[in-house]
Amino acid sequence: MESQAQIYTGELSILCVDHISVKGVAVCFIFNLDLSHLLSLPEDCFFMLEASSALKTFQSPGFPVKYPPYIRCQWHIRAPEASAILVKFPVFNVRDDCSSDVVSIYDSLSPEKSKAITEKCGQRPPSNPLEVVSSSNIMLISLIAASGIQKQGFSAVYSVIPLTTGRDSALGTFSSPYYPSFYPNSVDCKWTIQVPANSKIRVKFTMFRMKEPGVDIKVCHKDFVEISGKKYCGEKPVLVLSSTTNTLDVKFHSDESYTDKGFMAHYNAYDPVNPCPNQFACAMGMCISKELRCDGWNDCGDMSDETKCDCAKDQFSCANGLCRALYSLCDRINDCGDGSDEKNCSECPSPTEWICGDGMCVPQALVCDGNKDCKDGSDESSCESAASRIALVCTDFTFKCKNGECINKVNPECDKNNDCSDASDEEGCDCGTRPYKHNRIVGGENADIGEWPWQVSLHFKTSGHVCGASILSQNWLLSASHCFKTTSPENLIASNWQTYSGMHDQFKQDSVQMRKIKRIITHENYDPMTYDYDIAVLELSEPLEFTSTIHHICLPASTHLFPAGMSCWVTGWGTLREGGRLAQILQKAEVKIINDTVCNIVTEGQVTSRMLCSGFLAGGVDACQGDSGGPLVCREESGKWFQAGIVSWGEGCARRNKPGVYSRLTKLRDWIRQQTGI
Ligand code: 4AZ
Repeated sequence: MESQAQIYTGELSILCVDHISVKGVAVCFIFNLDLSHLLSLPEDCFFMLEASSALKTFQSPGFPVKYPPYIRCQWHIRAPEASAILVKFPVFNVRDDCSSDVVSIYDSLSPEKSKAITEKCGQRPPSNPLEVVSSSNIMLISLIAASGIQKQGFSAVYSVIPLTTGRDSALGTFSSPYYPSFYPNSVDCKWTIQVPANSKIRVKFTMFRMKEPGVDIKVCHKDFVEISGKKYCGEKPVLVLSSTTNTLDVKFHSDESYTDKGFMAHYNAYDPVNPCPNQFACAMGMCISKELRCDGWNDCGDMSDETKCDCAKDQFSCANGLCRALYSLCDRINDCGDGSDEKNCSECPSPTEWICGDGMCVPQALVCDGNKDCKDGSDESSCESAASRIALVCTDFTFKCKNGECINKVNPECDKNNDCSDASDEEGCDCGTRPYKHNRIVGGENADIGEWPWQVSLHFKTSGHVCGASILSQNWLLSASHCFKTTSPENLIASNWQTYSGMHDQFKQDSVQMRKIKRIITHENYDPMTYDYDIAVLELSEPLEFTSTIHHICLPASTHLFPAGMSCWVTGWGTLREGGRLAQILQKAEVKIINDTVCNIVTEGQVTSRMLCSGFLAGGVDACQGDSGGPLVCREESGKWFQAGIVSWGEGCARRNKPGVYSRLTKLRDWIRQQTGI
């Protein structure tokens, strides 16, 4: 924790100025918001509202059922001079395609782009409501629904707030004005932090969002935070900056259009002679555990923990300064990230030979000749026919379409491109999406509501939560065999289980759908000694209804690639530490896919091809007891989430060199199809 490094807290002075002046006298008409007539008359609608210190509300027409198709509505809000308007949207559910359905909010009474505060569509969870502030005493909110697809709409609460004078936060923190509401347009703030001589200042942003269309985040010509002459904008999951002296000026600027959530920052003083007592000091100023230094992962975010490492005897020194295990050399996986571990790998006796994925050598002339000469088909895996991505030969590396064609492309399924001529690679792709919009939360491992809508909690008789599962469809869940095939035959009786979908807090059941299990199917080859084939599918007694917090995950094709080093997420209510107590709130942890050779070595050969390792060799992050059966999911570039594994076993939890072991879904994909038809 950062608190270890906190030696002194500094003094903070703030200056925050709105440089917009408002002219004109507000003439306000207040309409009685009886919207029932609009349901029968879906025409353009227009309202004039007067904001005061009392909280008042308005809603989109038809709320809370749905707005009429093809509508355009405007709400003009005025407030007394020298005040600003705060509008919160406790419910916000507009079709998730801003090009057709959009709520636009302006710092003026006409819809001018140059005065836009923000434009939003989609659905927001109650934990991340939209909140906007005007920079003066007028605001325009417009709803355009041009798709004809009706959604619930929004409810809004508005009131007057004093024009900002900056935010005087608790000692050690400061934020953009009105945080966590969107900051207003046209503000300039300056914070001067001073700490005792000989100390320096570290500022850590736990939230940083200043995204604006058409902005190059290297230039930040619109809204930005400026520290030591450098401007920062966009979205930053981790931002830690340090001063060069004992004073630091932090400036914040928002221009006249588009705003965002802004930032929350924590600052503290540190001793430059020993900036991170008992920890490693990253170049960016962050402190991390010493064990993470030279462990092969970029923990600092700026690679400073992975450079200048003395590679051990059993390690290879990559061209980019990383150390990698010697056994990852020439294994056809780019472990270094710069390819240097896979260069000069002519392991075949003759340079006229080609090395197959499994290490066999075949003559170069056989590569792309239309025949599978390597056992794994790798000699034919990167050959394109002249006109398309359709492969000449189907191999372990090519995706098979329904019509039998094979596609030479990594993970073509559900990537929003029709790769198969019958488009079967884009079928059944309504999976792996999260209806709610989420802000990235830095630190903290509690999941957000609706963040993992495919996660299920399995309760056994009166024991409460026992295992996790994931939603494959309205009728089928996926879990681990070892949750059901235990020493007790009771665990295999479907009626002893209750499933909870849409759950966040084990003690709350709002928006949760409870379903009994009709049938438990465990894998016929499941081995309770080795945990091989640790997979089960559960048929529900009644179908689930998909909602904002209940949705199915995408299953990967058997050829789907989850490369070593990829960041994925494991979720569950398992114990918070080895031997500890179960979590009440759903937990999430980011883990990395581990190279199979490394996985095999650290597990002393206990993994089979139906297993994969994920976690950190340094330890510290892992699944644990009670997470079993739950999903390991990875986000593909298309934005879709695919399940890579099922939490299965591990030696203890989060121990060094003992990563979590998961059932490998690509190897069990066909079995799932056979059992469920999915
Ligand atoms: C378990 O007992 C368990 N560290 C699940 C995952 C892991 C260890 C144990 C992985 O359910």
